[in-house]
Amino acid sequence: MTKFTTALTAAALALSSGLAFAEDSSDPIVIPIHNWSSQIVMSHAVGQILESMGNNVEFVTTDSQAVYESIRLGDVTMELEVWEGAFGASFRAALEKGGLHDAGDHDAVTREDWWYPMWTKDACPGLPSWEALNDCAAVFATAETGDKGRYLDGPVDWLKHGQERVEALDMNFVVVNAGSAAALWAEIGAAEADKRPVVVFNWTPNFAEAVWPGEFVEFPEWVEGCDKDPAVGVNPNAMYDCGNPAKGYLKKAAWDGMKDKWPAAYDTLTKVSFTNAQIAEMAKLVDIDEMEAEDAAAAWLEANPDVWQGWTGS
Ligand code: TMO
Repeated sequence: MTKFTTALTAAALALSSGLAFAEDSSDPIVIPIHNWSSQIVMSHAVGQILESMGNNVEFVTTDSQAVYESIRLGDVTMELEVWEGAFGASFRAALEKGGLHDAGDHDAVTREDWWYPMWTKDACPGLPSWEALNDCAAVFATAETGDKGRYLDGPVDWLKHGQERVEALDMNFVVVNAGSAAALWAEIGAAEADKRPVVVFNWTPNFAEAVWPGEFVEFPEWVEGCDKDPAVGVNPNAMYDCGNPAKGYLKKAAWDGMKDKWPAAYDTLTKVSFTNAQIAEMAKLVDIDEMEAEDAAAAWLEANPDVWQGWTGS
């Protein structure tokens, strides 16, 4: 082989193995952290992967809706958990304005909605139908809610529109927002001792499904436009008259400038994909095993090298 063809072969090899990227900038890649465990652990896990490739990474705690505007403007570099039910609308709005893009889907299929632990069915056997739930509203009544049922919704920044749904479907429920994800688990845990019926906001993948078997309430099926156009859905005069998507996506989002500024890190981000089981495990390390998120991320990476080592392009 001549020197010339050897060089060509080396170049081709470098290209195919991903070594041909321009160097990533030494500026920090900014990764946002929100208020539920899988997102925090996953963000640290991906941050640690990028650091192992030589990148600088900075974590910022941000609002989980406003983050899409920050990514669009380049103040934040990426988002690792774009849940369709909670953040689809904010993500789409930022996408339309320009500056951020869809960096691909995780393998995971997601659902976020009204949920109850299985013992609740003893008091309300018609579940999971939302109409049966509504007929049973009185069994969920508390001193605070009078003769109406209590529904504990997620923290306000998840914009679950529980109140709008109650109004749109004319339900006998009072919507209370939890101050944190931990308040949701405390509510279920407190009800468990005497098998008191409760209905709270919950989601999958999550650690909770391994701890408390339960079901989502079946609302009128999600239809595109249900959150925008009153004419869409069972109530022609109201928005939010439907459940969240039962098979929602979990996407990654990236600032448009990331590709040129940190090409290798961007390539890795596009390859990142976690399954339902992997995401539930990340949450469990924090919510059950009580690890710090950074340690949970490191432990998860250490236990699962086959999952992520192929994403680093080296
Ligand atoms: C956004 N979340 C997964 C907590 O519903």
